[in-house]
Amino acid sequence: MRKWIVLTIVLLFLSTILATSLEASAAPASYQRVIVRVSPVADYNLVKSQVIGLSKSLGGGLISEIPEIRAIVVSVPSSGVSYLSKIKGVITVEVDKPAKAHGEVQWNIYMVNAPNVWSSYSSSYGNAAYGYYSTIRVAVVDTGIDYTHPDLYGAVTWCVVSLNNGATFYRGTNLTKCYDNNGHGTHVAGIIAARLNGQGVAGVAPKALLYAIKVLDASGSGYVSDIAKGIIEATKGPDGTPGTSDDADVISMSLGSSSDSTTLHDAVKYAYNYGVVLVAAAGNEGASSPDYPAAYQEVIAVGAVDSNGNVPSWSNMYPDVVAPGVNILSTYPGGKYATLSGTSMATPHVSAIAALIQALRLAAGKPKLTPSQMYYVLTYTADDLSGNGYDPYYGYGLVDAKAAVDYALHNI
Ligand SMILES: [Ca+2]
Ligand SMILES: [Ca+2]
Repeated sequence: MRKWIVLTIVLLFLSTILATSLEASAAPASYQRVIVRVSPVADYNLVKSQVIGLSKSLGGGLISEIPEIRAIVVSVPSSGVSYLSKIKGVITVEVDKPAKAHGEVQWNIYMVNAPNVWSSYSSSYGNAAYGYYSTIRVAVVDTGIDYTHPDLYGAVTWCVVSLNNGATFYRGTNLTKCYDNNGHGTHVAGIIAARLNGQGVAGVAPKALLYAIKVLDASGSGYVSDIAKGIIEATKGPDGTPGTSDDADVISMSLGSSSDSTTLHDAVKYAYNYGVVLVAAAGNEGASSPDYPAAYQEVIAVGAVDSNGNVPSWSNMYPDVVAPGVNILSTYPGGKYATLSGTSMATPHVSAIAALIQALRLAAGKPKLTPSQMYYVLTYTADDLSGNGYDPYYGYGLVDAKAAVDYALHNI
């Protein structure tokens, strides 16, 4: 049987795998910023003058202070920390960590306007504003997920493996079965749900929960039958029964082929008819139409744009919407991070917005949107970058999480 090749094969030519830690941008080695905390029973101004004096004598000095909490920020050589801590009235000397969280929320997450959802709705709806709701799950149909990655800690709750025409099959909570030995699935998962934890990167829905549906092998390819099986298992969820609360709510498919398949289409219809929102990559061949399954009318087809809002020449035409897909930093197996490009990276942005919408709808006491309502909301609220309405390159435009959530909560 013909194998379908995951889009990562193309992506590897487009991508630079940095596999680097984000902590590379550290403070200068010789001097460091430290926060000196002053005892509540000490004379703050006296201690402050001693702290500044000592810092200056060591070649450093005052950077700032927060008198309300009796904190003084100074620069000193590393060796100066122990001297500062010996000043009478100083209770702790804490290294003022270089802003590792700076850049945790990458440009692509801002480009789809996700942080505006978090800040606007967390006071009313709590974690639903970040994509968490007890029954909401996003199924990542891909190469598996490195569920041990610190930025995906706790995100994956269930796993399915369907490989080699079903010869390798597993469904359950032994997540090691769905370990990602390719990297593609972990990268996709991070774009959806990397944690907002002050390290690494953050996803569009940084508290969303995921099902790892491994249907592509280490080389990034899989059979049609396995992809179809994965879609159906995700739809049924852990209880094995479709139409119950543990079903996947969104199925994210960063995979595709230029060939149609009635088997794949029937699996897509099965999920759609149980209310699952299906999102797939338009493909990276520069073709005049999306790949399958993105091309099916039940599926939201996602094309790529770069950080300037331009559509790269390889992003297949006639997507429904576009999302960032060029030089996207996300999680990679082994606790690493990588920069990849492709409609594979654009797709999970849209899947995660769908999860934000469904979680917030439930938190607001409303039913989930149907797949056709979701299609309407995402396309209607998209930012028409071309200015000409629907067009073959941008579809309806760049997805806008805040506009979509606003519309889904207030107009439906
Ligand atoms: Ca993070
Ligand atoms: Ca179920």
